Amino acid sequence: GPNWVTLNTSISDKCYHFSKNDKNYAKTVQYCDKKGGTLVIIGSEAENNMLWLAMKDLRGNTNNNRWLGLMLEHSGSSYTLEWIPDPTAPTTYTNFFPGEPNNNNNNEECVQMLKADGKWNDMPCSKTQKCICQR
Ligand code: GN1
Ligand code: CA
Repeated sequence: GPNWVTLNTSISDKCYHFSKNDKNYAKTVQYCDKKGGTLVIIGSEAENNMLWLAMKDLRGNTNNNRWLGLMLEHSGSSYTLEWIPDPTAPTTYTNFFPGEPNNNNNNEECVQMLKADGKWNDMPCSKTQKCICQR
């Protein structure tokens, strides 16, 4: 549909959708599913940069922090990562902001991309914000 875009196909052939409404993480998962996709999986710095530049350039939209398809399981000071649309997807590439993920208030298991610089931050899954879907 018209809401899905390909970006630089030399980086990825996937189509992406940048949502317009703020939703918590569970509702966001349902939203991407209903659109025929999933939350986005980011596999490389090139893909991350492409998405960050795209979300800054959206016409008629202010720039926003956006949910990614990445969740954390914290265990003390360590954590494991999972791309929830595909738990077999590699989690070798990450782009967390320095000091993140910090599991603030012991309650941050969902990951957002920051509008300011494309870096990632763990956030409470109950927070509402926009997202990036893929298909
Ligand atoms: C935010 O606003 P503060 O400091 O409580 C953010 C955290 C970040 C932190 C970085 C709910 O927490 O995920 O790690 O900024 N949490 C929320 O300074 O916004
Ligand atoms: Ca955090």
